[in-house]
Amino acid sequence: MAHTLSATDLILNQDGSIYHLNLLPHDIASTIITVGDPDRVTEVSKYFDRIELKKGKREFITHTGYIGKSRISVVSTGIGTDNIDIVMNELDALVNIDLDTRSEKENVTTLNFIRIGTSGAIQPDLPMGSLLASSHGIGLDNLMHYYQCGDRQVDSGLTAYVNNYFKSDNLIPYIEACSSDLYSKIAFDIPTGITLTAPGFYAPQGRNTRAKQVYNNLLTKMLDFHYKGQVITNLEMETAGIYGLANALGHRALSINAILASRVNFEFSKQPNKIVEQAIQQVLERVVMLDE
Ligand code: R1P
Repeated sequence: MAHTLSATDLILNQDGSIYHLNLLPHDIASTIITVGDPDRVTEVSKYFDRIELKKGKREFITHTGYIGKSRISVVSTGIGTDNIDIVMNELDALVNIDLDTRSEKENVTTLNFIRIGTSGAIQPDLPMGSLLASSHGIGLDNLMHYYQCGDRQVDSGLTAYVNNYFKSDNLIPYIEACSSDLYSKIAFDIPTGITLTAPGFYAPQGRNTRAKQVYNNLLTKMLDFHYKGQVITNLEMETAGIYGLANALGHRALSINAILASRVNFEFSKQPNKIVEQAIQQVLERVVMLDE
């Protein structure tokens, strides 16, 4: 990365806020909860003892506030890793770039990213209503093909297995890991698995529509993935990109998804809001412990 960023690399709004997120550096906490759905921001911040800031632009809504002494931001990402590219880079710029000089700060600030998302299970023994923490994200989107990997390396055997696994389908995956530090503090007793991040909701996750598909056995292919007891547990659209960019930028990230559907049992929850609510409560209880 260049040490000084041009006006088109780092675009600022007239009030000095960063282009898409519409935020100033002091608007965000160092612990950031990301959610896909902009309406979920309120569902998280309603648990704050005090909300000090509400800002937004497009699908990127931010609330910052306190639970006890813990300052927390919740930011909606919208859907997909193309949005993750914007959210992660702009949040990083807010803490690690001097927006006046457009140059990198000498001391890097490390942020904690915790995703509270929704997802569909592909393992039959992962029930709807449960939480799933992602040890790894396998990206079948192409975001991380544009960035060099950071310091957090994935086991080389697993990486080789993943790289080879989708070759016959001409799909090029990447694999990234969660922050072990955040995992041990937040997800230590939550069921854990490998999350596959897809570049779309329908055919890229093996769903049928009227459009004719290229891969007619994508779900089976994902179910057949086995590496030393590790399997692909669930599908969604952000985790691999969050892990990849957190790693590339030197931040910590952990993704926890509420399981709303069982793809192999052909079921979708009748109480999705209740499941998400429970997920938010459980994750927030743990997140405040980061400051203890
Ligand atoms: C698809 O409906 C969206 O829901 C899931 C997917 O990853 C995708 O973003 O997550 P969120 O509920 O966090 O948006």
